[in-house]
Order: sequence, then C-alpha cells, then structure tokens
Amino acid sequence: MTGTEFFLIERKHDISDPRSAVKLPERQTFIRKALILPVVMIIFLALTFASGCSEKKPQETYKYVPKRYVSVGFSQLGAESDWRVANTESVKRALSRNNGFNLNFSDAQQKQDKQIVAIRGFIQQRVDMIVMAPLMETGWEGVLNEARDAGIPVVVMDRMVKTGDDSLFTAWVGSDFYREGALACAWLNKYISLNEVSQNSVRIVDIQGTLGATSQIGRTDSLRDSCEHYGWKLLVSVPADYTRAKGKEVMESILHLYRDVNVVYCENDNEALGVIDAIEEAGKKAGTDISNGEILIISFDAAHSGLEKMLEGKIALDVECNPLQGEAVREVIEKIRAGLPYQKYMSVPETVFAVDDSVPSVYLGGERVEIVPLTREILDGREY
Ligand code: GYE
Repeated sequence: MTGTEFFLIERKHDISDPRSAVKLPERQTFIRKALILPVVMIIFLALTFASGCSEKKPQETYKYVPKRYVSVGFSQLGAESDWRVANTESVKRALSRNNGFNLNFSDAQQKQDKQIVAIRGFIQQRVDMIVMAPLMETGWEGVLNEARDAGIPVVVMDRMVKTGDDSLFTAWVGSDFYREGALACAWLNKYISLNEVSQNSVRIVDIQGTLGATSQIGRTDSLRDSCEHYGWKLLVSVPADYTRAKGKEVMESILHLYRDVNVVYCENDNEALGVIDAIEEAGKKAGTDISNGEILIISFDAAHSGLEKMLEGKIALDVECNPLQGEAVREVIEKIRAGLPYQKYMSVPETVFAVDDSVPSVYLGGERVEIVPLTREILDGREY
C-alpha cells in the first residue's frame, strides 16, 4: 500500500465516522503515516522554490540599486555681487542631482573664519570633493592640509589661494585678473588719445575690491603699472568690498576730496552702480566726455546690471569676468575622479564691452583683443 492509499483510507474513515472502527493505536499510526506525506511535500516544494530562486538570481536585471552620488562640499565666500550670485547658480546647476552630484552648499558671508569652519565640516562629513571660492589668497594652509590628510581633493574656483605648496589643491578654475585690468587700461589709453585728451590730464581713482582677494590684487596692480606707464595721475585707491553700498559711500567722500577726478576705475559692476549713484546725487554726470566735466567709468564683470548702465552711456568700458564656471568645475571633478589627465589651471572665456565702437581692438603682449560695442541685442542674448 502506498502512502497515498493510507491517506485516502484514513480520510474515508474520518469522514464517514469520526469514532470509526479503526482502533486508537492503529489510528495514531495512520495519522503519523498520513502526516509524513504533506511534510515531505512541503519540504520538497520549499527546496524546489529556494533552488529556483537561486537559479534566477543572475538574471535579475531589474533589482533596485541605490544611485551613488558624488558628494561635493561647496564653500562659497558670500553673495556680495551680481557676479557672485551668477557664479553660485552656475555651480549649483552643474553639480545638480540630475548630473549625479549631492551638493552641500555653504555661504561664508564674506568671512574667512566661516569659510574655514564650513570646509572643516565637509572634511568631517568625508565628502568626495571640496569646491571653494576663497575670500582672499592667504590663510588656507591649515585647512587645506587637513583636507589632504583626509584624502579629499580640493578644487579652487575664482580667486586663488596662496600657499607655499601648490599641491595642497588639486585644480583651479578662474580668470586672469591682471590681464583684465591691463585690457581696460589699454582701451583707456587708446580712447583718450582718439579724443585728444592728453595722458597727463587723466586723474583717476581706484575703487578696489575686497583687499587681499586675487581679483583685487590683479586689477589694482595692473592699474598701478599702467598709471606709471602712461603718466596718469592715480589720486587714491580705496577698497569697497565689491558692493554697491560701499561703492557709493566711498565715492561720496572721494567727490568731496578730489573734485577734479575724471576717471573712476571700479573693480566690479556693483561698485560701479554705487559710484554712479554718488556721482548723480552730487549733480555730476557719468559719461565719456571728460574734457567737459563728465566722469568716465571703467568696470569689471559685465554683469547684466553693469551692461544696462553701459547702454545708458554711464559705464564706458566693462571687462567681462565670466562667473559661469560650474561646467568647467564639473568637468575637472569628473576627470579627477576617473583618474584621467586634466589641466590644473583653467580659465574661462571672456569679452570686453565698450560704450561705442571708436576703439575696435587693443594689443596685449602681441595678442589682438577685440573690443565689442554693446548693443541691446547682445545684452538680451547674454546668460547673466
Ligand atoms: O569681480 C566681483 C566679485 O573674484 C572675480 O568678486 C571675483 C570678483 C568679481 O564679488 O563682482
């Protein structure tokens, strides 16, 4: 008799008469035997199922695998200017989640100690990479050494860090600030010659950026060199922290102290806006006719707000400093992580805009640089 038959007989008895003719010991044997089969079947089915699962495993292409984002700590120095805001947005766009990044952003509000605390925080979080736009050049050795000890590469953006050891940072993306200043001065030299203004009648003031920032150092240095070279009179250099409010405040005092100023060299657009406010409030005019009392304004950044003032005739020259550095930063990060060769120092392309077309180009160290007369169409087509 097979197990199956036993089972069927027992079931028969059970159904017809629960207290059936089968005696108790026999009945227990029946029950025990009858239980064997389902237990064996359950074990068999379980084993078959389990082995079936393990056979399928390699084909499971749909299994959920959490995406690995590259974690980046981004220490931005502040939000002092239109340039800075555009720069922050550019980095946020490039290092977005869609592009595979997990960005941790920190704004240091123009304070170096805040920036150092933020970078230390990124090191503690063990981020994959650090991007920093340093407030000033000096004072970074300590924290950069800490990043290096933790094995975290650092990409410096915009301004530079000055350390005794360039291997403390992995790459830099930014602009040549001395060159920007030299372009502005080369244009001014040609412009005043064309307008038959003698070089030694130029009385210029320098509204500097944040002291100790690479952009300030480069732009200030090239103005000083050019003043010496062309014989322009540099009346005074005053820092205004790259802000409109400070630019206005500083220019108000300058207008009291130096009544014959005829050129203002503003180290960024926001300062230039403040300078224009002060000039107009003093009943003077920002323009290009310096022989007739107008004050000629030179600026840097070519932000939308600055170029609008150029279309109104109030800024004569604006040397672009391109804040859209996010994509270059992303590229270099990806190369570093992939172990591919990359350029350690990278600059972004920049244009020089002028209020009119009288100077079509200038020469700098043998290189011809085009000067673009600004139009509404050009301005409306710009990204920032
Ligand atoms: O010109 C200014 C900003 O370092 C290039 O900083 C940057 C400068 C920029 O606040 O607007």
